Amino acid sequence: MALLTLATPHPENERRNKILVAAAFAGVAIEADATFNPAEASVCKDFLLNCHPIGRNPVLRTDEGPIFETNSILRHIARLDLTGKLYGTTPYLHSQVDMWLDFSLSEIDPIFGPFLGGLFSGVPPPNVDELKAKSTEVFHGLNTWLENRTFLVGDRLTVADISIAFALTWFFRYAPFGKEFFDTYTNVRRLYNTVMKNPTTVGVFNRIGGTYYN
Ligand SMILES: N[C@@H](CCC(=O)N[C@@H](CS)C(=O)NCC(=O)O)C(=O)O
Repeated sequence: MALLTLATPHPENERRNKILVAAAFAGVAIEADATFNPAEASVCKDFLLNCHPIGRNPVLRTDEGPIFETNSILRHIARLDLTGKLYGTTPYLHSQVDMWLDFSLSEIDPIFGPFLGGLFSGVPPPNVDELKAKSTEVFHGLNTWLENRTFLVGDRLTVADISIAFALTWFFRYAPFGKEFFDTYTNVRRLYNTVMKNPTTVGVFNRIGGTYYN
C-alpha cells in the first residue's frame, strides 16, 4: 500500500486532503503517515536525497519510489484509477485536466499563500484590498467558466474539480472580507459543494477528522 507522508499533522491541510480524496474516488489505497515530521524531514539527508530535493511535502511513497509535487501525485493517482474516468477519457480531456491543475497551482494557490503565512507564521499579512482584487478575478473567471458546465472538464467529476475545490477552501474559511463576498459566485459554490458534499469526500473527512467548510 502507498504511504502518503503528511505536510502537517493538521487534518485541514488542503494539499494533503485533496490527495486523500482523489485517492478515495480512484479506489487507490493511501495511508497518511502519522509519524511524519515536516521539520525533521526538511533537514534529513535521506529525505532530501530520496524524497524531495528541497524538503517539501507532501511526498507520495510508492512501491517503485517517491513522487513529489501535489499535482504530480494527483496525476499519478488519476492514472491508477481503475475506472479511467478521473483523468478524462481522451488525450484532449487529459490535457484539460492538466490545465486546471496548473491553474490551481499557478493562479489560485499564490493568492492565498502569503495570507496563510500571516495567519500561521506571524508574517505580516498582505494588503487585504489586493487579496480581494485577486480573489475577485479568479472567482469571477471560474464562475463564468461554470455558467454552462456542471464540471470543469467533460461531463463527469475529475481530479480537476477536486483540486480546484480544495484550493478554494482557504478562501471560504479565512478570507478577511466576509463570507457574503462569495455569495454572488453561485456556480463556483455549486462546484465546491459538488466535491465537498459527495459521499466519498464526506467519508474521507469522517475518517481523517477534517471538516467541510461552507
Ligand atoms: N509545489 C508544492 C508545494 C509544497 C509545499 O510548499 N508544501 C508545504 C506544506 S503544505 C511545505 O512543505 N512547507 C514546509 C517548507 O516550506 O519547508 C506542492 O504543490 O506540493
